[in-house]
Amino acid sequence: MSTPARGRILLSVTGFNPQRWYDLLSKEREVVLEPAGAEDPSIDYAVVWKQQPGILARLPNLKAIFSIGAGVDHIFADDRLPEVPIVRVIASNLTQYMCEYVCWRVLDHHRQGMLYRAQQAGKIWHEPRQPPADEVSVGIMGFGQLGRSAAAALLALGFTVNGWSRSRHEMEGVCAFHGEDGLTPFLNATDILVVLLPLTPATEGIVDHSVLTRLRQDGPLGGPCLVNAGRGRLQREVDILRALEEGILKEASLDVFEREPLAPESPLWSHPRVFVTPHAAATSDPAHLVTPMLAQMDAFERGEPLQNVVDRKAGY
Ligand code: NDP
Ligand code: OXD
Repeated sequence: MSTPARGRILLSVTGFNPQRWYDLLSKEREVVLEPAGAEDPSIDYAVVWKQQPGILARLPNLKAIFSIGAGVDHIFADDRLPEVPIVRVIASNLTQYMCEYVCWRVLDHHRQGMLYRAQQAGKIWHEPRQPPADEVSVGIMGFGQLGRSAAAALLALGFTVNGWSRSRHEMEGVCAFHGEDGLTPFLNATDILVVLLPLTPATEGIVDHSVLTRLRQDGPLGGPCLVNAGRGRLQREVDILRALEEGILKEASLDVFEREPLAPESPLWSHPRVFVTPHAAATSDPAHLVTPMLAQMDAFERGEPLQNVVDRKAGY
């Protein structure tokens, strides 16, 4: 009896060179690199990052879409998506990168890195009061795979940790809030706001002046700080700049921006209390992500259900 042919993959990527993904996926399956593959009936799977709008709807036998990232807003930006499952990345390697980024930025705000870098530039020998970590409350907005892992790492460092999500979650040692009603008490109890939300119609622009105003203003750091590693369009950059000028916000670490790459003329680049990274908090590394992706395709072809499937209605 002959073995059934293994489904072919369309690889559609915008914004970076997909060669490493192509090489690793091709070790086990036939891969077609977009723009080739349009309307190809032999393609079963699409592996995508910001695919060309409409391209997936034209594949007549597409069975599933695999996101190259944990976030899937880049897929939903296409308003002609076919009704097939969308699988997102949940991987220990990516989670580890995000935990490192969150701990790095939280510790830098907590240990007054921006002040010390300014003092070093001015050759100033001055030791300000350093509050202990347990006096500082880190609020994680988006208490999912990445948010909960970051919470565990921050608890291990001794911080007080709060979480905010859409539905109710319990986690030992964390004060958990959820929904609209939980937002103000969550913000009021937060000194360092870490944003790890997905971008959906419900979350777009959520980090605005009103949210920043509700952060704890009399905390031990002398003002609240913001860390956004979720998505740029969660934040209103004019509101962040205004809050910094008004003293409502002390400092910000931003990995993501309303428009990427961040425009050279953006005042965020040179603001003395803003730390910019180029959407680099947790890069999707094909060396770690291709093997589980291919394993999912194999399992699917054996009749097993796909894992980490996105809830299309919720948008994440
Ligand atoms: P998850 O889906 O596991 O978690 C998302 C969390 O956000 C959940 O707790 C969810 O609530 C909550 N949430 C969603 N919508 C709302 C809402 N309207 N109100 C309140 N809470 C809400 O995602 P991950 O943790 O895996 O990833 C989070 C995001 O991080 C990704 O979507 C992506 O945008 C970003 N990311 C950024 C990277 C970078 O390099 N900068 C790298 C990887 C990811 P509930 O638990 O109730 O569902
Ligand atoms: C992701 C990202 O969503 O890298 O994984 O932004």
